[in-house]
Amino acid sequence: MPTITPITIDIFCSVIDNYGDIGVCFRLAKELSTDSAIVTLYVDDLNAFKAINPTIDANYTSLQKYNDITIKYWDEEPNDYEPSLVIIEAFGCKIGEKYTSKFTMHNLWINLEYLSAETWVEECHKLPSLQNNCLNKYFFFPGFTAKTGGLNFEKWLLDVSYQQAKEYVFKYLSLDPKRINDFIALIFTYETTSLFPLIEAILRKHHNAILLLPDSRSTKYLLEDNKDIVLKLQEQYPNSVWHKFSMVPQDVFNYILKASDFNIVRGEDSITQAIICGKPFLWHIYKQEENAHIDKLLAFCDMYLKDVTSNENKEILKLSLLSLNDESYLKDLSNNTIFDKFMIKYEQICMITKEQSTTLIKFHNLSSNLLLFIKEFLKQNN
Ligand code: TRH
Repeated sequence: MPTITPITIDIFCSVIDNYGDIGVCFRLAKELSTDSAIVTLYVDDLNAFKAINPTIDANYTSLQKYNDITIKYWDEEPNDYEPSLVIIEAFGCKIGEKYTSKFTMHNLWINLEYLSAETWVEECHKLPSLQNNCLNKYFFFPGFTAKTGGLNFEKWLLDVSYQQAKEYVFKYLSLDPKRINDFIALIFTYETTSLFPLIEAILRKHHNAILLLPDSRSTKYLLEDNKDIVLKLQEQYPNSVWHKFSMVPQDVFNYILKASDFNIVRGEDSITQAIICGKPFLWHIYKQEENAHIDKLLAFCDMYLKDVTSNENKEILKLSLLSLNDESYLKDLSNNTIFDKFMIKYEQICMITKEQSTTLIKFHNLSSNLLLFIKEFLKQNN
């Protein structure tokens, strides 16, 4: 029997801010490793990594292991770098000549891009770009269609049921098991006044709702910066639970997303998981200069809602997304009850999000699509 040489992959991750950069890279590393690749993850901020993976020793800059993944602190000055077969620069991070000078035409060099539903992504996906060292670097785009790299999710989560996830989360967060059937909303966003009408709409429909609040910017915004408004809401809805908790490991966070009836989340990594979990969600998108994030959000709405037959539901979903991301929408009287409309249509929205998740899973995940691309490259170049 011929022996199959495993594919070796280096992933380079530069943490710009928050946890999304490392969140995406860590998730991809885990899934590639599950799919039998041998992965080394280079990270330039071990503190950010530790927040989502507590097994990391942030002070230890030599090699560490997480299951089969090798983790290295990404030092600007490599002494003994030997590239793996595939090198992935996440989100256009530049690894520098001292690394790239070691590459040959047998290496596959990839720039993993940000997630976007914009239509040009399909055209640019897998395109080569000739670099100064005369080697090609290939663009690889995660995305929402068969002509992109798919979404970055872990297959194991598909086998966890909503009920299993709920039981796990109730135990993990020490929630009252008697309340397991109460409506659960996860709130992990950036700061915005739109959160208040949104939370009110949830509580108006579900007086007993459990709000899960991970230690994060939105939780500080709610429970510290605006504690008076929150106190009033708590008095008005005394059976609601506002459960603050310290950040949990990424795998546990997956369970929380799966167990929630409504995921109100922010960056690329959390929204991807929320979409795959198939329950209603809202996306508080990461702000970019010149409102580029709103174009991205509109492109997402066009793609995500294109097959929704009810114009009313389409409009409610789109306006809710826009209103969470731009408070000025709520000043318009015709929009100021938009989150109530969302909650009224919740069951129908559930059917839409479930259907979309089933469709998107069929395009396979980022790891599987990357491995196919790597195998095509190997056939042609080695
Ligand atoms: O942290 P973010 O706001 O990241 C953002 C975006 O990714 C944005 O696109 C990027 O440009 C910017 O960072 C630099 O949100 P995101 O993407 O949802 O990442 C959060 C990660 O943190 C995700 O992997 C889940 C993880 N997480 C945990 O593991 N445990 C927790 O308790 C929480 C709250 C999050």
